[in-house]
Amino acid sequence: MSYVDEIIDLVVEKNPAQPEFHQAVKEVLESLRVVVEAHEEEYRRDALLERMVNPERQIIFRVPWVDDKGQVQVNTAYRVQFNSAIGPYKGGLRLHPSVNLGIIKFLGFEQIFKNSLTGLPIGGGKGGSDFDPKGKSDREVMAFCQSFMTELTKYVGADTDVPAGDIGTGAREIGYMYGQYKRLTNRYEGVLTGKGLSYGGSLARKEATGYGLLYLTAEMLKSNGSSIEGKTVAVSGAGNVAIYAIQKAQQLGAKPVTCSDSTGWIYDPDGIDVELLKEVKEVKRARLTEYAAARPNAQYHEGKGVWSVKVDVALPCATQNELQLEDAKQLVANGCIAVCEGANMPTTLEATEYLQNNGVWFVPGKAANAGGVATSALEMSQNSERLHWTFEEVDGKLQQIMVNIFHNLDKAAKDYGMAGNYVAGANIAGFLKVAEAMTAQGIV
Ligand code: NDP
Ligand code: 2IT
Repeated sequence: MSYVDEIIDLVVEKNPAQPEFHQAVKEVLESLRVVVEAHEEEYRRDALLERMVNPERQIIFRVPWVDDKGQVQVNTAYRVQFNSAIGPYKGGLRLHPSVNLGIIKFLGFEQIFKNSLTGLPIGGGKGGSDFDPKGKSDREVMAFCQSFMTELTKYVGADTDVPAGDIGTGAREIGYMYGQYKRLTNRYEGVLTGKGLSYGGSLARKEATGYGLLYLTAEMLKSNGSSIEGKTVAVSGAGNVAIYAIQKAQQLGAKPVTCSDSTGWIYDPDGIDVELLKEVKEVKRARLTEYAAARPNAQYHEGKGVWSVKVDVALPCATQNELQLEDAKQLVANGCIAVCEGANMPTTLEATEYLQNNGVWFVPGKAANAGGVATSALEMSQNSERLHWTFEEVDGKLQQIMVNIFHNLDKAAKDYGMAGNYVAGANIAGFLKVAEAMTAQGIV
């Protein structure tokens, strides 16, 4: 049996009931076959793949907090410090009721290769909790965040592990966590990114994932003789990534016509009104029905459906496995030419294969959404030198990073005889740097 197949079997056997983690490992390892075969003896001897699929450290802890009625609530929290070969652990914190160890491991595993692709010195990690910030008062969110950080403080630090936002963790949550870290350690340091601008945050970090997604999508289309300008775009989600993807798509001359949340979706044939969307989601924290109520031409539908709209480009920006085989078929039938992932692993393996086999340019999240963590690394640099850069400076670096990521993965795919397979290109380019660093550092 090949080394890759042995490791896939091992991961499935040793990590029962973690289907998302299995999926992420399969996607990466399947496309590394040629690379692994070329180094098989050395990698086997060093158990390189066994080490790569095993987190360096996994922390699981309880988070007790008191709700507004005086009732004690208990959540479970995780921090998976997956790989520190190329830098301190770096990755977001997800707060969503669906969070479990398998979800955090899939996200942490993806983060290793994503962070490598940025070209910046950051290792891979991820964390979170099954706490649901939705419907909680600010005081309840603060109580949770303080209790969560009281424990997490023992394991993180500006040169050790630097968490950030993800689903359910935005500026408010990062602020409460930062305050508690500072209070406990008596240190004012860049232990978290995505901070507010008044206390060490970076300009353009809020916009970075969505903007970066569009910079990469535009470069990919250009390099294939097409253009983002004039394209109709379907976006899913209505959170941090989706909002700034919609905004940048408009700035680049495209027309995003959809967005969604966990209850329903919007089709706005006039193009999404991004200021209204920001008001509904960032300020009021309300449902998309409020968006529809303020836009006479917009339609609101319950449930799923953004992939049924006829568009040129699809940008899934909500959550894992939200774009399935039936959706991929619908997109292809409607003439969609490109799918670029703003979310982490939003496309199932079957849907990815169908899109690729039907001539759709497909860029995986670990490349397409890397602008967020890349700009987090720029926030770390600014914190270390105790300076602030202008919006234009950060945004300019972000653009360059996204353009470089695309060309690196495009080249890796070509070098290994898989031209146009951006999944393979991203995995190979991300993997090679980490593998080299792990080998150089010996058996640790
Ligand atoms: P937010 O919490 O800001 O927004 C998430 C959006 O997706 C919301 O509209 C939410 O709807 C929807 N959503 C979340 N979970 C589900 C679900 N199970 N079913 C349907 N809809 C859902 O998160 P972000 O925008 O930050 O993150 C979106 C994706 O992008 C995630 O996959 C994240 O890992 C990834 N990502 C984020 C980065 C960042 O910098 N923030 C960087 C790179 C990737 P509702 O509000 O109703 O729950
Ligand atoms: O998935 C991701 O890359 C993020 N949620 C951002 C991580 C970060 O450290 O900025």
